[in-house]
Amino acid sequence: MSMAVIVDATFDTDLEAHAAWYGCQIARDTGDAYSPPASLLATTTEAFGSAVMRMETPAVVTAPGTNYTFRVRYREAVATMPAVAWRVRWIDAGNALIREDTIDMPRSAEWAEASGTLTAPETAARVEWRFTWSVSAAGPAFRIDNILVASVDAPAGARAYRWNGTAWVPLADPLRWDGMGWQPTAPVEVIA
Ligand SMILES: [Ca+2]
Repeated sequence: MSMAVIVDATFDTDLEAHAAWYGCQIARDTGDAYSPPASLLATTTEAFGSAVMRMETPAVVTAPGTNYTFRVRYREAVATMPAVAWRVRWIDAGNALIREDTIDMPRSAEWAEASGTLTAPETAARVEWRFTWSVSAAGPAFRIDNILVASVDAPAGARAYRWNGTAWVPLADPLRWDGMGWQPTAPVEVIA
């Protein structure tokens, strides 16, 4: 079993293709981070209703039909963090939505992890997501950091991708977790 990372978003230099859609503002922020120096700070701007931020440039699904691990670190930042849903959307080659999976991010006052293992549909070409939440007043804010998406049983030769500020670019080889970060080297057997 090998592993190929397709998203490794640290928000240390930019928003890594994430954008506010409605009901919120987002920013790269150095006030706190799971991985220094920065995280993504999402602030609710509407008094009532729902808010959504999304990843605007879908990542490439390099091994359709196989299992992917999804992980995000997050925490409350201002006022009480709302319950957030990480809605993972699998897209086919024609840009049609195939399936949506949800990973729950319950309120946490400290850095927490939300994760799940999702099976990419056989016809999935790309994957994108939305973070959605609802509030009764403007102002609540939370942070996210270190979004990781990796195929945990990618076939040999599956490519790893990384956001370079403009586009998802393929890396030469799958990445290896060395305890501190993902290093481009030989495939590994176990994901941290
Ligand atoms: Ca970071």
